[in-house]
Amino acid sequence: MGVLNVTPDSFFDGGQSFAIADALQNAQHIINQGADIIDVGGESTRPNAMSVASEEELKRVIPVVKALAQATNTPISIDTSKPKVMIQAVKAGASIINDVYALRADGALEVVSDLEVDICLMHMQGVPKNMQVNPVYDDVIEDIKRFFANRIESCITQGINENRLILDPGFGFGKTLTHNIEILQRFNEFKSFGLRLLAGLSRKSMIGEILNKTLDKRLIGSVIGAIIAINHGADIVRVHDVAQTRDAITMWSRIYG
Ligand code: PT1
Repeated sequence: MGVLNVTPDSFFDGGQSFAIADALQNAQHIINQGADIIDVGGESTRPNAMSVASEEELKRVIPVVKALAQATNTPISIDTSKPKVMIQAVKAGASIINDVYALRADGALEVVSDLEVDICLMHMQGVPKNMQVNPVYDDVIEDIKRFFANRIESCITQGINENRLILDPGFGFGKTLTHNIEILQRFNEFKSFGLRLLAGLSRKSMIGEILNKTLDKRLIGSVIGAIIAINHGADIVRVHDVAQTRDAITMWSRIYG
């Protein structure tokens, strides 16, 4: 899964049509590098990020999803927690909803039960504004598994077929480095649900902390992290460096796949 950010920095001078052309070009690059899924996001969920209003997020992502759906057959995932954005994005051609709030927003479960798309349920402790302020768990794996069990049950109650669900323990979302490492070490324990697993650790601060390196120097750490996740049962990896990750996966598959 290649990351396509549609945030304001891609909205300079040229205005809307320039921003769409720019996003399409970036998406084409991601596809050419070998991505199987394009993840379109209009709201940052990094630590300390500010939330974005529905109207603004719709303005950012819907034209891009529409244009992308017309230009390519590569499945489009929409990285959003807002029911309004989910509906419009699926109408525009998205086939996966990637929700870092795991459908806990008001109305999200109801909206998704009417849509025939896959859904990624991610675990997060707290909210992006404060999630890195002293995260605490009894047992990080057991706590996340309990969260997954509850969310799966809510989905089933709402009439969502379990096979549509993808689980993601949410690296960096309300977790210390020690928590993130334990999640990666014990990643295959989430296999117990019998659902697909997604791992997103590309360029995150857990890699920065281990290597003591800034964002632009986390490529090798990110690729290694993706491969460890895959080796421990991840079915999908969400990454920025598609070409390099693709090569690593091709190597891994030839040996273990
Ligand atoms: C993720 C993810 C995501 N991550 C899914 N969607 C982000 N399903 C956005 C840091 O510690 O892991 N899974 N959508 C990006 N969020 C972060 C969080 C970025 C933490 C950076 C950090 O540096």
